[in-house]
Amino acid sequence: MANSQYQYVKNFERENFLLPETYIVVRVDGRGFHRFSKFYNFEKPNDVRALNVINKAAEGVFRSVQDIFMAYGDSDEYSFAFDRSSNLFERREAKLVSTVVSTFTAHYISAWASQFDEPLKPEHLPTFDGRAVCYPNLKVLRDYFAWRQVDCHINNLYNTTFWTLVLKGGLSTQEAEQRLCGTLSSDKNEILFSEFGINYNNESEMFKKGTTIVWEEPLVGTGQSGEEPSARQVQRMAKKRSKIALQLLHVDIIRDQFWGRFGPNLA
Ligand code: DGT
Ligand code: MG
Ligand code: MG
Ligand code: MG
Ligand code: MG
Repeated sequence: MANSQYQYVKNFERENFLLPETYIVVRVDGRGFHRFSKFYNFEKPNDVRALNVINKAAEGVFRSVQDIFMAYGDSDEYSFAFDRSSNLFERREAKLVSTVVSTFTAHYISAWASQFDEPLKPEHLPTFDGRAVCYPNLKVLRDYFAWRQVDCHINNLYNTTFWTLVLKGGLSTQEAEQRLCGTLSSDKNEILFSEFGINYNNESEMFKKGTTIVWEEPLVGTGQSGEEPSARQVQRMAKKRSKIALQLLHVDIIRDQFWGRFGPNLA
């Protein structure tokens, strides 16, 4: 940047450098997707097309933003966890969050037509908010993802029962809401089973557990150098990554098994 009499305005800029040696998680969430999903007639309670679109958007982020080792998403949200040692953008919060959000949004829009016949309308475009949080150790990181997966489960059981009562049981949305007020998980399972012959366990794993994305094989040599990679390095890395497959899993990420296989390398 050339020096000039205006250079001093740079001093007004502030950076938040995220704590070193912590797990950075960036979560994106659709803005006003209650309305957005109504406008594009998403199927209730789960629209496979819409989930395919966010999954593709997350894959896009995974492939073009370095140092991400896992992602988890459901509904209109996705969380991306970075290697603990990542020094991407010198861990500058604004750079990290804005890059993830805009990359996610770009891929969401790009993937839309592969799933929906109705094109996106300029007055109803998908937009996302984002935030970054640092988790100091693996236990808290695991609890973070457990929190999101439990949220997915609770919402999905509620929504599945709610929309079954409305669409199959003929209740109004208000009546269904009243019916479910104060019910426990076991009550919802019982309503589905005894009144509609639906065994919740047999529902789609993607709906019940959300989607977890991991690399087929871990990448070495990223995020360790302490410097922002050069354009050439980024290009080389992108090429390397384009050859490595991503796995989309619909599994329990609360228990140990997942972390034993796919958790970060703690060495
Ligand atoms: P926000 O995040 O504060 O801007 O507001 P919303 O409206 O995005 O609320 P949020 O993120 O808490 O909830 C996600 C909304 O998206 C919720 O109203 C249900 C809707 N949604 C997400 N996925 C599906 C789907 O597959 N089918 C249907 N029908 N709705 C969905
Ligand atoms: Mg620039
Ligand atoms: Mg929200
Ligand atoms: Mg939202
Ligand atoms: Mg949401």
